[in-house]
Amino acid sequence: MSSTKSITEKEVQTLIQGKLSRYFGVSPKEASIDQIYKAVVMSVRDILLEKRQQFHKVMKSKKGKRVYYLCMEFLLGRSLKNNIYNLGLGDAYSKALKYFNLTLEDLYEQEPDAGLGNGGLGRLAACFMDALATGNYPAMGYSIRYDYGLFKQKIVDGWQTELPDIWLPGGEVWLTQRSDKSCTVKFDGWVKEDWTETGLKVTYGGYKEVEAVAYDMMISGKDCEAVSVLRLWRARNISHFDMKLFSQGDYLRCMQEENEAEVISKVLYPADDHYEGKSLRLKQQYFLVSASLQNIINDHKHRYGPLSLLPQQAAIHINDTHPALAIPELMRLLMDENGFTWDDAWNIVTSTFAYTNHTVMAEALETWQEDLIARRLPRIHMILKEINRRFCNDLWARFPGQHQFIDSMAVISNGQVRMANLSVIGSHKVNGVSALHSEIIKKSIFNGFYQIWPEKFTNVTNGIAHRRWLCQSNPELCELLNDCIGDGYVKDAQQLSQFKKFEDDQSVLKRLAEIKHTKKKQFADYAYKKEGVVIDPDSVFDVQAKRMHEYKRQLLNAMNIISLYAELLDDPNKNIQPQTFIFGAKAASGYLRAKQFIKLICFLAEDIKKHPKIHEKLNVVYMENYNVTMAETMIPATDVSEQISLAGKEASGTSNMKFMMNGAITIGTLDGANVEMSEVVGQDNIFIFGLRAEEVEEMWSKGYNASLQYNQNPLIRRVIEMMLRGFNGESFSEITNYLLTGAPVADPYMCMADFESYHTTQKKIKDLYAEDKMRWSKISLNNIAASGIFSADRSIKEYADNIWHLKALKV
Ligand code: 26Q
Repeated sequence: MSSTKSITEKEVQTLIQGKLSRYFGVSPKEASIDQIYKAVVMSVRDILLEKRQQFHKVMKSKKGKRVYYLCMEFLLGRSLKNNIYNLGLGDAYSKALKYFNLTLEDLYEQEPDAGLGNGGLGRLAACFMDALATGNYPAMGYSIRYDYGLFKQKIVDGWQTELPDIWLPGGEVWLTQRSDKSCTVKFDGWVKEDWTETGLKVTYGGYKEVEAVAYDMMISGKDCEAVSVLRLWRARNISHFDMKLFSQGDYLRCMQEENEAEVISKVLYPADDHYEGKSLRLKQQYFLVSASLQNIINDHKHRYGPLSLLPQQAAIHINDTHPALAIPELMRLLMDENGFTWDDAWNIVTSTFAYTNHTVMAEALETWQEDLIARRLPRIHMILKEINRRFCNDLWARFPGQHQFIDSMAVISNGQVRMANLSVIGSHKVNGVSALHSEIIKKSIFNGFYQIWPEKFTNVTNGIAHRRWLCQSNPELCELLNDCIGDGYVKDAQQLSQFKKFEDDQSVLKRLAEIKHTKKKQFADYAYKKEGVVIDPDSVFDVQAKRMHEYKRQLLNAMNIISLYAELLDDPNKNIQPQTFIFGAKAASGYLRAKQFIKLICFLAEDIKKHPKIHEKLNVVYMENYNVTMAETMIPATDVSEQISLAGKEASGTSNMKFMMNGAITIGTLDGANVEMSEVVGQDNIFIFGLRAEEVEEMWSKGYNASLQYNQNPLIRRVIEMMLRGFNGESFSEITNYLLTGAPVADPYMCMADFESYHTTQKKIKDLYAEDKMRWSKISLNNIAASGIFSADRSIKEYADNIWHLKALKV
């Protein structure tokens, strides 16, 4: 394909004008900014569609293997800037827009975030689409076109409330409806089995049908041939006109439709912390996998013919257990609709699927009530029972008498269907998302499976789309990088390591500090405009931005702030480094404990403001409605990155990588990918504190005694006392109870056990900032230089080489 870079300003202008007149019937002079935004998006979409078609032709002729990435969430954020950057069209569009008296920035601001995800898992899927395209891998993502993405967070008197996220009016313009790809998904009904001379015949009847309508979104890579496609399914009622009613003249009754199907794609479930067995969620999951697999199978048949070739031509990835029903669904499609025997079908299934695990926390592991599955998905239920029966039989033969061991690996036990076990059994590879996490899953939840199939387990450490998180969100830093090491890192992030050569170059370090200051000013302006909060860009920016969760320990951060507050209350003239603690986090809507933590932080912030002298040195800011777009201005402005989860709980973390790449210095536990970060950057360039995963385990097994921590540490006592006395007129006794006497255990995420270590390390990092700016910048530079390994390009290459056996398509 000819490079899109050759598209000129004039061509762009004509494209936009054409869209304005065709779709809105207005001239450039009459057009509103919203219309111009949409016309611009349509023009970019055309360029992408054209590019995709070219790539498609090559794929078809080369018959290359493809990867299909199934995920209930894709947290895309905005797309316009990403596509224009990746296509190299910034100049042409900027110039063309002058004619409309607008800048690209004006238009970027028009776009709503596509918030079709909760947090890390959904954002990872989005980063992977970018890396897949850039690596020239033939890839397709599948998800649901939710009418409402993750809720909008509004904080009223410290309490989080949720508002619907209405993204389609500004976001739909990216989607291309593919009526030719529609299919139907069946729920409920009954199944009958009959033995005939050709074998078992299964009849499925009495079902309700839902139409799945495809919407495609193109995602460009950087300077490459490929375009990734994200196919989103929307549920639509199937209207069966009752012609009898019509002919009887009952026109209105004939037009009435049952509306229940469309609720399936209405809203994203906002929980990422615990699993809830809701019938609608089950329907969403099956809707996604059934539509996607029908689509994959149809395309495969159309292109290659026999389904026996599926494993050679397709790698299907299940991202966490949420799409795990893909396993019995592919069995169903192969057997019931394509005449395969069980054994042949099972071979195809297990050589096609791979599965990524993203959590070891028991409460997040998905299990479904067997009777719910039996009712909603009767044929799938049968297949699940058969998968389980055969698997348990094999285990009985290998491990006679070992009831407990076998039961721990069963798919169905005690009336529950365990999706993680199903995913392991139905996949040829299972991976964790950081080195530590991949070790932990082998020792804990999947230990039995690891004993029988050690070769199945592997690791792929997460990565981030560094072109979005560095190049687009921090052009100032990229200018410095370009001056020092050239721009090779844009396509090959490992080249960032060359930046290390400049660690003692005073002028580079000075420029680095200036850039950070610029980004801090930009964020302070943004925060002022958005929320009216005043932030001093000369204070150190200490940021914790991620979902609000007990295990991520925003509470530990708050406890340290309270202890600083105490120090300043005792001596308001104390000379300390001025600090701004910034939080951004949504809590799952039903997660009351997390909502209490938000309230604590907000009330603490208000309380501090009552002491102007203290407030000058200690500022706490809770940013409302943290999302991808906010992250893009917040992360480059950060000095200190908080990665303080209880060791063993955070599977990887990905914001840790984004902060690092933007030169923030991490204060963190040895958890998730922090472990690898500390290895690549070196102990001197990261502030590690707290218990290690094995120490946490040991402490638990001996019985963790929270009140001992309290009794032994006067600082903790002071913090607890202050919470009890309250902030801004409100006591936080529920939280002090949680820490001291909570049921079933007090302080379940060991904030108190790690407090002392965190507090001293906090002091160290802030002293360094106050006392030695040059050393600070040097450490910052070292973090940037070591961060290249955390590019999603590297992760995707590992998936392609080791799991999917997928080759990049070279043109
Ligand atoms: C499950 C059932 C019903 C409703 C919702 C869910 C659900 C939805 C989302 C459960 C979990 C999630 C999201 C999990 C998640 O984001 N995990 C994070 O994944 C990142 C990418 O691998 C890691 O970096 C984080 O450590 C991990 O917490």
